[in-house]
Amino acid sequence: GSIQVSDDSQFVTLSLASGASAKVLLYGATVVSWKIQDRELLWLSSASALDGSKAVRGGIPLVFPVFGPPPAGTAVEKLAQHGFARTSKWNLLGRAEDEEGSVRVEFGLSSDSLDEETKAKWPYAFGLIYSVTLRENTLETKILVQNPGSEAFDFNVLFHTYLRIPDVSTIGVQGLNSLTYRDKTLGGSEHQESSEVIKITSQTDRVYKSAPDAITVSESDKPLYTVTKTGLNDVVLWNPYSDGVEKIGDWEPKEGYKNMVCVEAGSVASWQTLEPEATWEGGVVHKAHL
Ligand code: TA6
Repeated sequence: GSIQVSDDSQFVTLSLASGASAKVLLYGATVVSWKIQDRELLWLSSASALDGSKAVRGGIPLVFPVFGPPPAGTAVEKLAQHGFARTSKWNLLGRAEDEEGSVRVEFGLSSDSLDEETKAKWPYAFGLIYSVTLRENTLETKILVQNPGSEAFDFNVLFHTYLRIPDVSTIGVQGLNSLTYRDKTLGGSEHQESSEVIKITSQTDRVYKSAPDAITVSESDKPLYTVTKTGLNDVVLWNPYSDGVEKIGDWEPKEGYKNMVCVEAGSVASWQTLEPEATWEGGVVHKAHL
């Protein structure tokens, strides 16, 4: 395997002799590409900024320390939607190849490296170590949250993965049956999932609470992806669909909603509290069944 940093040192590319590769933008530590034998497995808007001017539209944006619009009256209320991790410049901490031929890169963001403006909005001492590990048919993303300070802080965390699919009308999402979910297209009202296989036929934006660790996205009834979370409680299912994409300026082509589904593992339905000196870890293994 190999790890290359681009000449402008904005990107890190991981590759394996088996024909797998991944590309990470240091801005937001955003995975912008994951390929197996030249087949792209993540969706990325062709209008997405990749110059650090705004959050990437696609790939795997990182959500921390708040998911969604920051609630008024909380410590995160001054932050932008989904927090600052996806719009911060991360440091390349290290790289490693392990024996079974996988390659891993680690990125860091801390209160020491956060820009002053953002730090003023959320003044907690924190440390994030984000690792991306590429294996033959899996991409693993894991985040370690540290509290080196003297004050506890509450956070949400989520991997906002845009999985690329051939056609939204032929996919099904399995593993969420009987769970309670909040439907953000219905004002956040609570519902209970009753489908063994969820089909996406309109704008879908649901936060499933206490989800099982393995979620499968099938294509024409054959497994295409498995998303397996560790240390994370919830799963968000999102597709803006034809009506939703009209309101997203950097979503191109608009038809692209047909080629993606966001299956997002995170701990977002409730606040995680990190006490001083404590650490917290959560991660996801994205597996492609090609
Ligand atoms: O994860 C789903 C969601 O919370 C949707 O409600 C939608 O807002 C999406 O995230 C994208 O948010 P963004 O801030 O990237 O436009």
